[in-house]
Amino acid sequence: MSSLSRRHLFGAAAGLVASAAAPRVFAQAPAAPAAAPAPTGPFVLPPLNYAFNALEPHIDARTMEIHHDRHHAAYIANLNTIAKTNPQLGTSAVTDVLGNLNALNDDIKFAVRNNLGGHANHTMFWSIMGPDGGKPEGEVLAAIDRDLGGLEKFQTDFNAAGGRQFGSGWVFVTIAKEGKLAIETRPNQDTPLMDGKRVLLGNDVWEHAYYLNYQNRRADYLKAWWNTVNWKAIGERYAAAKTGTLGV
Ligand code: MN3
Repeated sequence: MSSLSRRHLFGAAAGLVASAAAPRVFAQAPAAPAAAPAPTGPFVLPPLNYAFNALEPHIDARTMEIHHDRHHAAYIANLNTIAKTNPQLGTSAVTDVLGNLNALNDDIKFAVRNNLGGHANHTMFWSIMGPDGGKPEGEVLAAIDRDLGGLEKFQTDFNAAGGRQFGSGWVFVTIAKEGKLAIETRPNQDTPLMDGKRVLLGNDVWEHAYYLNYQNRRADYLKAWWNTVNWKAIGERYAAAKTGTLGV
């Protein structure tokens, strides 16, 4: 496939990171994430801690590679471009910037909202998935029972909320300081961090997260996604939230 038709196929994201990646052939699923490209600014694409194919059959390797190496990488590239003329962006805590978007100049506010929101959301997303993710236990399970009606009801309600999100967006579980959980959705790359909240977990319901394998069947993706969730990582996020140290 020519690079021109590849660009056409993968749309705007590929165009935005044209400088970041060498041409890549998708005929064979790669076994492991590629090495991260050399940083060109303060923002760096966080590596996946598992292989692209580690979440199969629930999320296929090609979707993971495009999602991580192209979509998330595009947000990183855009942030580094913005940081060239707004260096404070690269030295501020992501949670602080997203929690105070109105403090930004109008010329960058919208781009920061989308790209830093996307960076935060995807950093969270990769970190709460993985192979052999176990089951919810301890304080997290107790909080799910207490606040969300138990695991089965929680997953049903979470999937329903993700299904109702019109167009692109996310479905989250937010966690308040005292540990109380709530299901919330946001459009585009918005995040509860913009409201000063913290995110325990979240699922990406943009079509790019599932379309190659599930096409329009978002409900099937939402249901299968639970097989990829790393409950140990979520337990660690819960504990960090309660001590006020949870970041993105
Ligand atoms: Mn995404």
